[in-house]
Amino acid sequence: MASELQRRKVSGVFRAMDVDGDGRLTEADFQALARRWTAVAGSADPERLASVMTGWWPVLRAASGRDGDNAVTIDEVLLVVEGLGDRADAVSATADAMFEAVDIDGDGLISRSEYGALIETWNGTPTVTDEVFPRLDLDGDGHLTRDEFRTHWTEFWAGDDPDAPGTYVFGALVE
Ligand SMILES: [Ca+2]
Ligand SMILES: [Ca+2]
Ligand SMILES: [Ca+2]
Repeated sequence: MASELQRRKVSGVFRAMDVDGDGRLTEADFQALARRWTAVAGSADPERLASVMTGWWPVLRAASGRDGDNAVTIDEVLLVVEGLGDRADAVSATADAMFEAVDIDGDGLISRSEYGALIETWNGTPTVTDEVFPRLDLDGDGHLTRDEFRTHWTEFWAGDDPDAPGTYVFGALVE
């Protein structure tokens, strides 16, 4: 069973991933997400980025179960999220692809403004990140390293700790 914390985390990202806002995730949502990300594409190879993003679609579709409607509900996403502990490689590949996409100046670090671009790209709308960035920047040097980001990303998707900074990697949770 998904915990209440996992449900709140997934509610927020479901909204971000449901690009056409019809309350279900479909292949069209993933194609739209991939286009959104490849439009940023800092130092990332756009083809790799698109393939990482769209690569999650078959994983989710496989969880969409018996009804065969090729659409994934929030409960079905939760089922996938519960199994992500076993897919650590795929989770960190996604973290790396997104890291490279928003490392716009290619210095191997995510600055505060690059992090803002990440969240805006993920959500599809401008989002205030002033409060969350310092929590994620564990050593306070003003940047997120690839390792810092990977840790937070993995915590968000595979962890279940309300006190972990990574729980807030996309900002405040929905109520
Ligand atoms: Ca949709
Ligand atoms: Ca950078
Ligand atoms: Ca740092």
